[in-house]
Amino acid sequence: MREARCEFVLTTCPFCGCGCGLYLESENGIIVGSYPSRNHPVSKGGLCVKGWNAYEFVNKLDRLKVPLIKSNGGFKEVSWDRALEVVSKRLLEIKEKYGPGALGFLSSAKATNEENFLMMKLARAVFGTNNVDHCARLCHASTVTGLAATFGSGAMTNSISEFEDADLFLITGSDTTEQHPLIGSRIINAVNDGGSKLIVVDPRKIELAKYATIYMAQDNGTDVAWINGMVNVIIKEQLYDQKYIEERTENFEELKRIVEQYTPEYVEKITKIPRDLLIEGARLYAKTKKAMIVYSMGITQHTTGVDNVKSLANLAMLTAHVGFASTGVNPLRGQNNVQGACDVGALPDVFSGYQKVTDRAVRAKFEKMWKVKNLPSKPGLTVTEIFDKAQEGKLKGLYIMGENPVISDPDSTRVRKALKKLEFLVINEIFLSDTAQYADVILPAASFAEKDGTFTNTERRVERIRQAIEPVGEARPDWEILSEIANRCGYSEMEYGRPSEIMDEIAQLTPIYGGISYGRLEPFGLQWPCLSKDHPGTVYLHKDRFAKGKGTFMPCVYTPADELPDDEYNFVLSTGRIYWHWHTGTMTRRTSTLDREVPSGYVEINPEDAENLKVRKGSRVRVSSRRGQIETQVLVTNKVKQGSVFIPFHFREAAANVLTNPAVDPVAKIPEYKVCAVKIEKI
Ligand SMILES: Nc1nc2c(c(=O)[nH]1)N[C@H]1C(S)=C(S)[C@@H](COP(=O)(O)OP(=O)(O)OC[C@H]3O[C@@H](n4cnc5c(=O)[nH]c(N)nc54)[C@H](O)[C@@H]3O)O[C@H]1N2
Ligand SMILES: Nc1nc2c(c(=O)[nH]1)N[C@H]1C(S)=C(S)[C@@H](COP(=O)(O)OP(=O)(O)OC[C@H]3O[C@@H](n4cnc5c(=O)[nH]c(N)nc54)[C@H](O)[C@@H]3O)O[C@H]1N2
Ligand code: SF4
Ligand SMILES: [Mo]
Repeated sequence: MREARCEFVLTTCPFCGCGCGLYLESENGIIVGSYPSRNHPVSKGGLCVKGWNAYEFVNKLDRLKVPLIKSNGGFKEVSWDRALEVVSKRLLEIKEKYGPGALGFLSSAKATNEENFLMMKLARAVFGTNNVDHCARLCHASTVTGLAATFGSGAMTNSISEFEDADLFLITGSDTTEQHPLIGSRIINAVNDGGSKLIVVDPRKIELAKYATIYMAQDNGTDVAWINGMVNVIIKEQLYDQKYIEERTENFEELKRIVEQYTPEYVEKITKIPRDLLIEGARLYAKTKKAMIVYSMGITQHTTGVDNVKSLANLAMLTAHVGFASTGVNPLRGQNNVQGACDVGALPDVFSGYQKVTDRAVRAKFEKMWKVKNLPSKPGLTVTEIFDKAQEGKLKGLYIMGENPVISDPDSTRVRKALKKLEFLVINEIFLSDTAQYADVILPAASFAEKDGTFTNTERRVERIRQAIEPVGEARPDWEILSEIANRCGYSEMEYGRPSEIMDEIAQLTPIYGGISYGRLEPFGLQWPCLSKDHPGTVYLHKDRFAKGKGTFMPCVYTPADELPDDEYNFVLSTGRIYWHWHTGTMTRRTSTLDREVPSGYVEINPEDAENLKVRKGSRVRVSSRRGQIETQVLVTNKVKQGSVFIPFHFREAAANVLTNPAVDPVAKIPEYKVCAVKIEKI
């Protein structure tokens, strides 16, 4: 009998942006367990249910194990050599025939920094296009734009460790206990044990509302109004910090002018937040010194997403709540590595470190390092635009690494049409996802447990992931696949022996990652900006001065959501996620514990609406919007207000995105996942 070999490897959770540290236990090359790391600065010995079960999907029998090529409507197995030859040949042909602008590249917030860096290098250096983007577009694009404009940096200003010292949290559009559980429990601890106060502003009565000193339930899509209302109260009652405003900010007069009309009475009309509650909330926030704003998708996923973010930034600057410990404007980044995918330049307008493609000196630096000429200078297409152009027949070839837009992009009928129209689609995946079904070539990727690399969590902490087992079947890490494709396209500057060499290149080209190397990341990473080899990393941003010098107030005027209820489509639909599942379900629906808890989709309906519709828990209903319809079951709950419903988007058989509105924010191009109009019929 062979002796069982049991090993524990310290790595980082592949699910959310908390970036918890965990040990993967393997036995004879198979992962058998996952356990928290006691010393990890975020998880501190805890994990949520997804982290505890983060290993099961890795071993699933239906993992993609060999390259596949579409043949007679199905797929046939081919060698890596054949698959890579087809991919490089077809992509080069499209570039030759239609020009670089006919190609698009979707990178992946599930993949490592090194892999995202190579994806954007492949798009730019090999194929000459800036058409590279990823799911941050659907997520915190508004943050990246809005905070860069006001503060000069689009990242979370403060750190998770500072939560325990905060005296107040203003939480809006973040269902923190469900979606960032380890941060959510920090907040509950701070409230229960540390006496911190909590203001929750969310149309849904989320778990944290139970712990709130003040809970305000605004109507969906009215955030600019209530935030302006708070600013109005703070100015009127002179609760702002005059000295901070004079020394550290600009454009205060304009802010004053714009918010003047947002009196608590006017705001109540728009938002339904009672005027006295708003005043109380504004006073509490302004008077508390260590007050942290925490937000997520409820703020960003709107046609006014950028305005929402800018408005929060205004509120924080007005009261000197940026640039100090336990304060700040804290967007909770969602995917395990969405912060990193943005940092390393998987975006259409910037290289790594948010260095603009339009800047000639920046391009010259990358051209020299990458040994290429004429890197494209015009910002490329975003995720949402890539699908528009594909549908119009102007974008011909698409390379997707680890995204599942058929389930995750708005108006999925439109996405399916666009994918069908492509001349060539290649995808790197770990499972045969709904999107992979449309591919001409599927390349089997190694999962997080089967490769080395780094993820950057929501607090800008660059952390190692470490290989625990060999990849299943013939699967290969994304970085190797991308490097091979570059090579076959005749570009030899993308060969690396190991991921640490890619990080060394990132560090050389990227000031905010300048001091980062694998050696320095032991054991629990470094927080950027980390400018040089002896820089300790940065716990909170904008100390003494904003990243852009002075912080700029950018006041915004309230505008309603793109599609509001009317007589026919009489409910507001808002979509999002739940604790037990991950996005398009490829991983969590293959995890028995998670799947058992919530096996299929549902629509949350308020008890009074349920009575009017004559439905109860478990009743089947048809939910329709102007884009399409789904059938699902009812969950009656007080969590949602009368007139609104909520559908989690994880479930392909009742896919919320069949219904959602593809209208986008004019600047950030993020879709309005949080508001559209639907009708509901009992089946
Ligand atoms: N379990 C689990 N955790 C996850 C994920 C997952 O799929 N599953 N995904 C990860 C990712 S990528 C992300 S981006 C994060 C997202 O994390 P969150 O943003 O916390 O999650 P959501 O469910 O999208 O919506 C957040 C909240 O916005 C509120 N909301 C809806 N409309 C409005 C509005 O108009 N204004 C305001 N202020 N609030 C509104 C909703 O009621 C909800 O409470 O979660 C991450 N964590
Ligand atoms: N209606 C509605 N829609 C939404 C949202 C919403 O709130 N409402 N939220 C949006 C947001 S915030 C986000 S972030 C997006 C997420 O949208 P997606 O990124 O499309 O969703 P995921 O299911 O996380 O897709 C990741 C894919 O990568 C694969 N994968 C995992 N690990 C690896 C790897 O190492 N390599 C490779 N190559 N593949 C891998 C997984 O199997 C999975 O298919 O959804 C958006 N869609
Ligand atoms: S909180 Fe997020 S990072 Fe931590 S274990 Fe859960 S899913 Fe993983
Ligand atoms: Mo996200």
